[in-house]
Amino acid sequence: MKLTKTLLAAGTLASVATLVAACGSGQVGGSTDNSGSNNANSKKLALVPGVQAEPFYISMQCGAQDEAKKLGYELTTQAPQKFDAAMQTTIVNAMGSNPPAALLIAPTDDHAMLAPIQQVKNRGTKIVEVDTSLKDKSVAVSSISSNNEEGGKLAAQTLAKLVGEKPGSVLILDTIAGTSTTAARAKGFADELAKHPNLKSIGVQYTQNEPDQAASKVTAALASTPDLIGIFATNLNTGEGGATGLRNAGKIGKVNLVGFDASPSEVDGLRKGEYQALIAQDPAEIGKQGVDQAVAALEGKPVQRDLTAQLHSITKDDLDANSKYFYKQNC
Ligand code: T6T
Repeated sequence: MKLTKTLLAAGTLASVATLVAACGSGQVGGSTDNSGSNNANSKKLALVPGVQAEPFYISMQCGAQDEAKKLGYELTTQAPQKFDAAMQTTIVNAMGSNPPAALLIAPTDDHAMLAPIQQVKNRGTKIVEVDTSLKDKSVAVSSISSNNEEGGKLAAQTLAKLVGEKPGSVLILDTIAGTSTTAARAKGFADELAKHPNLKSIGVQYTQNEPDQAASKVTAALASTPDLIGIFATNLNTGEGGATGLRNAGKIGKVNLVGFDASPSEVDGLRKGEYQALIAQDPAEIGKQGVDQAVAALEGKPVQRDLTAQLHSITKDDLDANSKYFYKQNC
């Protein structure tokens, strides 16, 4: 499997991959060797995902671990209990004066995580962003993610196809303001939805990435908007909560739910008709490429500044044919 510029059913995406030469600078773990090759941590990589025990990040970790092993590096993973910038900062700060040679991180906030990550970088660690990213593009040597805006666009096209000419209102469930990925998905979705006059957006609701909050937002939207015809859930937690909200109101199948990601619970929901479509990412590939780019940076090889992973639109009809995109609960 490789990273490409393709998004199934949405046509070809522009590649944002730019080749730049890696420059080994700074120190890692107190070494005086600028390349990091002569010090105790020079083969150590750390992965800090957005949140622990979540199939998207578990799959990413599996891909990263396998690749690190193959390349002769040691990868350790530490994830915050919640998708929360303060909790993630504690983990990053704990690297202190003994940081890894490279840090692969999914910043939980595109502003708040800048200072802690910059501090690790200042000690000579190479920074690679996996999935989410900082607004400041100068910190990471490489960023690997899905083309999230295109994913949102694909979700809107999928919903428009599902409802046909029927008019109705549409709700967008986002996670937490400052999450680069889901914000891009919501934007891509809203921009594309505006091209369909029969569909009216009732806006974005934030859920703090908590399924319970997503369920409550759906309950409220159903009460205030009788013509609700569709929901776009920008990630697996909003999707799982969205499905709960619809189930509680007896609206499964009556309101179309298009989700992002392919967690076991979402796949099960698609099979049962709770979701009408899922946009699956390839987190294992994001993790693998994160390691490849980190190692390239450490070894003075060319590094790709931006890489885009494939997305796959899955419906009930092609569910089993797409099982290779389902996320894992363990490696
Ligand atoms: O959708 C993924 C990830 O891409 C996003 O940045 C945060 O949410 C997930 O981890 C799924 O819960």
